Amino acid sequence: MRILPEISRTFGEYLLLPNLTDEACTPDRVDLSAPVVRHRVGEPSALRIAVPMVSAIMGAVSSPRLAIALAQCGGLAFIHQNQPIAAQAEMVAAVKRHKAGFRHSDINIKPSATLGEVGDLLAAAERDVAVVTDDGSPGGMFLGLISTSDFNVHRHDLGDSVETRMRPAAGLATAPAGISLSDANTLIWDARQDVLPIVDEDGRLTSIVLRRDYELHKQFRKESIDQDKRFMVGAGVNTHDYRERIPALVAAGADVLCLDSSDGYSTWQSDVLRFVREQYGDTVRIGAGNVVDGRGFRYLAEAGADFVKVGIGGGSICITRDQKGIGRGQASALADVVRERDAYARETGQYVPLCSDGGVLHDSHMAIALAFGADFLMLGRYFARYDESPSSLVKVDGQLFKEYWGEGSQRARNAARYGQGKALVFEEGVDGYVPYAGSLYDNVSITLTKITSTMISCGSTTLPQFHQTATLVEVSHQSYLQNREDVRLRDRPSALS
Ligand code: RVP
Repeated sequence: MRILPEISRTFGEYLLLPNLTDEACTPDRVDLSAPVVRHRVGEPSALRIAVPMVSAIMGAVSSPRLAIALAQCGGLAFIHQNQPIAAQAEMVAAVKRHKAGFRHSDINIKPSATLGEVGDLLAAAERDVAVVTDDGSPGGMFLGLISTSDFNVHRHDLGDSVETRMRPAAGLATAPAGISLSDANTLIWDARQDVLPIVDEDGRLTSIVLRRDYELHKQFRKESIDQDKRFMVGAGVNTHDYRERIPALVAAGADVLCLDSSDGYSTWQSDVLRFVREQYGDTVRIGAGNVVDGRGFRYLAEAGADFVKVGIGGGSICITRDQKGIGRGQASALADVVRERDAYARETGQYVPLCSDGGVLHDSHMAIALAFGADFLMLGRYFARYDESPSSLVKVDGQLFKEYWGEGSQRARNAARYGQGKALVFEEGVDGYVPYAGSLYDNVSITLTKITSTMISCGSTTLPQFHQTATLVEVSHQSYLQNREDVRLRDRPSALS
């Protein structure tokens, strides 16, 4: 037995001291891009993201819809592996099909359907426009568009057919398959349409272009896209069925894989990494983890991991520390692993990026994690709160929440992640709710502005510079408590009396 001299500390126990901010340090110069996979020191990584955020490998978080939205913002999602191989591969394929700009039309209706039916369809999908095709399929004959502004539940009979209120194809602009994205966008603006249907020579729908995508593209400009301009997406794998799962995910087009395990310091992970190198060389990229110290990092880096994920027990829905007594405060874990990453880079000339996974409760924790040396962050709770996550929106006492459950909860029963054999015997996660927070696009944009602002105060314009120069200070227990109390009084003024 040995006891480490340091205390296990979390992000909330640190603050950043400002460094000198000079004229070169302006928001437009801040570059938050990060390497995702290992590379030679001084050379670029083969896979980079403009925004250092990836979504957690969780059923409550990473759906194709969230993956597309996050890639549009410059991050990357990891589709979860706690589902049949074919289902996971289809989710990956759905993201890859969704070519930037040209969307597979997923909200379609027949002209004979009722206004009530199309209303329900749009409400369930949280969309405004449906495409009308003869058979209601995404590849049917294009007949028109119907949007929420074409009918009103109080003015129109919901039993009437879609045909009575749709805008027919004859009065709409369409474009032939093969049109360039920039020409399609010009047409959208000229025709003042929100949707531009792309049709083949027989009049069949092939895809659609949305005005909102154009606006998002202009807003974010740094989408995560592959060489064919398709959105990038990652996928989780486990140490059990990897011989079948990995080939299926690679065939579906996954850009990067990640071993999904609560404790990654194991020979099973090394076996999977060897399998990938033997089968695919460096053409398939795979991260491993999770680890909480330098030994775990070194083991996985030497076994060939493309990035290493850090964190045990810090997830907001995680009870592993209570159940098994295993884990480490996320800040201490990162500090230890960062030291080893840098030593490994000096010795081998190979930089293996670190992903800090879990434990981000406030946006400021993201800045602290990056200051500690994380290259990018994996977030569960953060993304679960948004429209784009796959979980249900529920109202409790007039307040909106999204469901959010851990992979080790009875609901997910992700036995492969917790090494509990074929079935989950005891829970390592909880099933709960997170306050609903609206659109991913709006929130990511605000969060990035905050991180940028922190970096400017700290005199940094790039993440490597931030890693080098950030100055952190520990917060005393007394000031931590005072801060909590300030927040309590601010949120509930009645507590003052
Ligand atoms: P958070 O962002 O704090 O919600 O944490 C998300 C992370 O928590 C995931 O990426 C994963 O590592 C971990 N997790 C997922 N499920 C569970 C569990 O049930 N214990 N933990």
